[in-house]
Amino acid sequence: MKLYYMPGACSLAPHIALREADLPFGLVKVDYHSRRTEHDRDYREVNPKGYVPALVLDDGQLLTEVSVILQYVDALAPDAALLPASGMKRFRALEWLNYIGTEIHKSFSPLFRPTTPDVFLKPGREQLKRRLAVVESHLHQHDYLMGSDFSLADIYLFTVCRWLGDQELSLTDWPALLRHSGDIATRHAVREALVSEGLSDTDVE
Ligand SMILES: N[C@@H](CCC(=O)N[C@@H](CS)C(=O)NCC(=O)O)C(=O)O
Repeated sequence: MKLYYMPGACSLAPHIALREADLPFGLVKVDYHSRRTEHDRDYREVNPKGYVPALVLDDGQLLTEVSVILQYVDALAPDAALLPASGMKRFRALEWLNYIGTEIHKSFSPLFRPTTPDVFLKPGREQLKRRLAVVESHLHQHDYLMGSDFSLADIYLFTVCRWLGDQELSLTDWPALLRHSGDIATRHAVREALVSEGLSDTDVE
């Protein structure tokens, strides 16, 4: 398997998941501006969507979308227990993955886009804060999104919280999220993924 990634982007979540699952995989870096891979190939030839992450399976099939790749990794390594196996608990974990993907991750997207008019930045950040408040309140009561059990939803949350500093927001305004990101950052797989993407393994923002 090969994971196409941009350092620190949402592709970090499947990257960490592959390491948590202890699966064999290769990494291919994609340049944000040129959309060329580190091997000087047009990334759109690999993934017509043009964005990361993309997972190319050993049989050549392409799998995209963060939440789906995370579920795929879980299916490949059920013993790693990265998501609840079945029942209502599994739906709760998928509910969190979807919330992080559609409400938090995608609230960041227009804030990063250079074409977004300045007038939309303040309301965009306010919307993001409202979405984060839901998670902050939950993490005041629980160690992880799934209560006492770590899951891939925590990894996705950790990944998007690292972008707050780029948006003139600080994790210190959300004590439970700060504590959560700090806990996740201590995991071996997380540190290895950060270092291999050329990122600091101590900076959680
Ligand atoms: N729906 C996609 C969104 C992926 C996405 O937003 N990727 C960003 C990096 S975090 C990207 O590559 N953006 C460049 C672009 O949209 O052209 C998913 O869940 O995987």
